[in-house]
Amino acid sequence: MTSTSPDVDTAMARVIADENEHVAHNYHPLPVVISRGEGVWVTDVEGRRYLDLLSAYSALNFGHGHPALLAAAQEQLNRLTLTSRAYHNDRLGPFAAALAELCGKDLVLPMNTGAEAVETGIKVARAWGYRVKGIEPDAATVVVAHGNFHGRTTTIVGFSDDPQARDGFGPFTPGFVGVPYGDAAAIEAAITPSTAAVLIEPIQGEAGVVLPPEGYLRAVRDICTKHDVLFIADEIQSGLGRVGETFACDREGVVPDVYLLGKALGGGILPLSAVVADREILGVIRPGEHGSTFGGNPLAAAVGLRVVEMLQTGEFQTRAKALGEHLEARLQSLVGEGVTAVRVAGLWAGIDIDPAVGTGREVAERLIARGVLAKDTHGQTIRIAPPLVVRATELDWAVEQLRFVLAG
Ligand code: IF1
Repeated sequence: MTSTSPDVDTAMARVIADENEHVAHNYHPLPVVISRGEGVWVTDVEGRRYLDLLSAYSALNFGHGHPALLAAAQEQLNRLTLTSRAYHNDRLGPFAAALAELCGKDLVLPMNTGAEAVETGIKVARAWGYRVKGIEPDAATVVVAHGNFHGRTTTIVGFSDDPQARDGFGPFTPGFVGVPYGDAAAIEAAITPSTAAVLIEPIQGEAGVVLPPEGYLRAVRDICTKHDVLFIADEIQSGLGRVGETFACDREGVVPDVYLLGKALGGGILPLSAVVADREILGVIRPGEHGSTFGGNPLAAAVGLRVVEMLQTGEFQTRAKALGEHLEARLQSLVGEGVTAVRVAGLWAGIDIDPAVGTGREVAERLIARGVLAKDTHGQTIRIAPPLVVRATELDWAVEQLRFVLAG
């Protein structure tokens, strides 16, 4: 392994130096420069290969360059890419119909990024609160969970409790109430006649793949129904096959009122997000009240339709479930060997590193030298979310690299 120091004159160091010269420092990337990707493997500018255990935070559920997704994109690229919603296009309807069916809902509101889907969900909840539930004007509240991550707009970071995400970016949008994650009674206690919605991640990603206690999602569902409050599930990271089901809510047989989707919906090719709900809820939005230049564009819709078709077979969900059990068994064998705890849901895992071994960042850097890409979060946790096309033998190999690094 050559040095990863930017002052060494390698192709990689030059690319990093150039990037640092002109890209705002809103990230501190791990020192690897990727130039190609195929399936679960990526190649850097110097020809080294890495197993991609992060898959762009679950945006690459089908791996890099899945042939069916590339074909859908290429076919559409040659036909039509963008119309704006000033006109109809012939791809949006089929995509929306397929996605609505996958979700068991009536309507889809297409956007681009996850944060936009969250913002849209909040607007829809407020509009529903005023127009359907009868909440007093400008009084609507949304209950959120401590430790949440829903994106980085000013409204969203305003209800984050991560100082890095929020401090220095106020003033913030009012109308949000935070309660501990995993505590359904706290949600019920926070609900008032002005509450329009409860917005939660069914599994908290950024927090370190935090699984709520068994029964939490069912309890949230019951509480929302009882108090006429919308249950909005942010499935942007947890959804679309990642956890061994189509949605993380399926793990408890729960159907939220509103699904927020993103990341993998764009097939790892382009940004595509959506809010999906029944007509009584999403139907409250009227022409001119919400939208986006790129939302629902035919290129994204063509890719999104193919993504939904791939999920309709259930094949990826089944893979994620079986391989997730395999992965969990392997990761559990590291507990006490440099790992203090693991949390696994399908092919998604948070691995807490023993501080005696190093920080999460240090472990991620050492993994790069062993040909494995993973990402730290909150100091001591390594987060992995491999493409769902990964093979069991590849997972085994990756876990052995982690074992080696931990033994360091
Ligand atoms: C970054 C985290 C992952 C999300 C959920 C909405 C969004 C996200 C549950 C917003 C985005 C991303 C954003 C990315 C890092 C990443 C992340 F660590 F920050 F939390 F995946 F674990 N809801 N999560 O996880 O979606 O607007 O980005 O499309 O660097 O900010 P977006």
